[in-house]
Amino acid sequence: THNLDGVGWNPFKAPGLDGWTRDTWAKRKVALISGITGQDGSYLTELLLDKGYTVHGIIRRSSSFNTSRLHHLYQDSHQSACPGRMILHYGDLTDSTNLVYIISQVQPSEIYNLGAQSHVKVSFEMAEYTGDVDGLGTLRLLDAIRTCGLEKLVRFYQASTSELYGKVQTPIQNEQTPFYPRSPYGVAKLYAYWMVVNYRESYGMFACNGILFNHESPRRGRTFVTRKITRAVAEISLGKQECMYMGNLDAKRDWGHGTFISLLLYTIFLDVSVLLDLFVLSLISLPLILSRLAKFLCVFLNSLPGVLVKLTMSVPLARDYVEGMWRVLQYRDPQDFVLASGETHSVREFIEKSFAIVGISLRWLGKGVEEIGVDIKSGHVVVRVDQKYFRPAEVEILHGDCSKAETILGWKRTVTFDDLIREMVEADVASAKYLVEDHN
Ligand code: NDP
Ligand code: GDR
Repeated sequence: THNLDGVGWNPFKAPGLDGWTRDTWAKRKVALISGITGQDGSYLTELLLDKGYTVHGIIRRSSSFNTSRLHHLYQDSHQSACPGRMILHYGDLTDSTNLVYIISQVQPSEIYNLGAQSHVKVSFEMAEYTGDVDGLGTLRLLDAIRTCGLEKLVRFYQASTSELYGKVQTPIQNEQTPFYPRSPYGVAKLYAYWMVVNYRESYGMFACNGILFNHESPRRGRTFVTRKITRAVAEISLGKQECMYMGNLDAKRDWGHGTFISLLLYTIFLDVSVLLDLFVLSLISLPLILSRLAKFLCVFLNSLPGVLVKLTMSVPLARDYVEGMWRVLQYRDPQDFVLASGETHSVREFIEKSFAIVGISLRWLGKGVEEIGVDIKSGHVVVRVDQKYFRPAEVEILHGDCSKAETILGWKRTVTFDDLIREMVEADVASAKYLVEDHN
């Protein structure tokens, strides 16, 4: 029985929470992701499902389909005998009541706040909305955790960003570098960053900032520069588009990518561990080894199409960074970490390398907004600059130093800049070809 006048009584707190510690609570493996429909949300969901989590995601109501990145993970409870471990809830970071309700229902052990109006250029046009979602939205989630009495149990990840550094103060940026955001997006994320630090210090919450530098993949939104380039290159190479129109070609970014290599190593490791297992068994009994061998062959043959699809369809791209997010929350105490590739490249370089993959070499002519990129072989202009894609204030260069994450979390990105570009161009060429054939 509760004393309604009692100090400290929390009507939203689920009964029976008192016996739990943060470590026992973590073993339940229940994750809640805001922004689950985005690039990172979809990769994180795959990763957590693989690790045995039940994954709850917050999706926005939309008049058009916004769950395409999750399609392959969705299991319709009417069609499937076993209930899916990915569960979607309608919600929005602007709606506090809804966030409290979802958290009280889900009782998550980990929350990943990836939801955001994440486009820097758009944030200049929708500054107030961006502040509401990216800044106050983070505060609403943190407060919802407290409202539900989970502040001593939940682990909270905040998608902070290299945009916090903005007008950079040092050639290479790490956790100690001062912030100087250059857009309403960056300023909103700065507010969120400090709220996370403040709630960690004020209420002892396990709340962490992952300061992630740009990371890309074929699932990247189509208006971000890398995907805009790789899609245009694909269309131009197939004769479906003549020219791409770009903004600041000299901006430099620290672009990271996924874990193709580690998936390969993981697969090899599995095979080696099965062979070792068989060797040990062979020392004990022949019938046992024969039955194990038969079972291994069945499992291997059954899983082969899946493994091949995974390897050739590049399913695990951008997982480097979501693996990093997960590692941030598994560390023994809450801290902030930079995740970056440690390299910096210009937009111009990204364009040149993307064209090179489809066999087009570029020559640059002119200067400033008059600059053009010409296909050396055909003489066609394939790149033009358009003032409309410039930002009122630009982040000229970003170059991350993730040595803290490397040392403490053992995290490192694995895929090179060139492999990232190849992967994205090839995926866009394949899908552009598919659409051509479809129309025919
Ligand atoms: P995306 O733009 O691909 O995804 C953003 C997600 O947020 C989508 O699921 C979107 O839903 C959701 N969202 C937008 N507004 C709201 C709202 N009002 N309430 C709830 N959800 C909302 O971003 P990324 O996956 O690339 O990035 C994930 C997070 O990491 C973002 O917070 C971004 O700012 C941050 N970040 C990203 C980096 C990168 O290089 N990708 C680097 C550093 C930080 P819907 O699908 O309905 O639009
Ligand atoms: P960014 O990514 O602003 O770094 O934010 P974006 O790909 O939009 O821009 C990168 C750089 O390219 C220049 N640029 C163009 N950008 C776009 N979108 N379109 C163009 O035509 C174009 N031409 C040149 C930009 O001026 C900029 O300098 C991303 C987002 O994912 C954020 O959410 C995240 O926090 C940061 O990365 C880290």
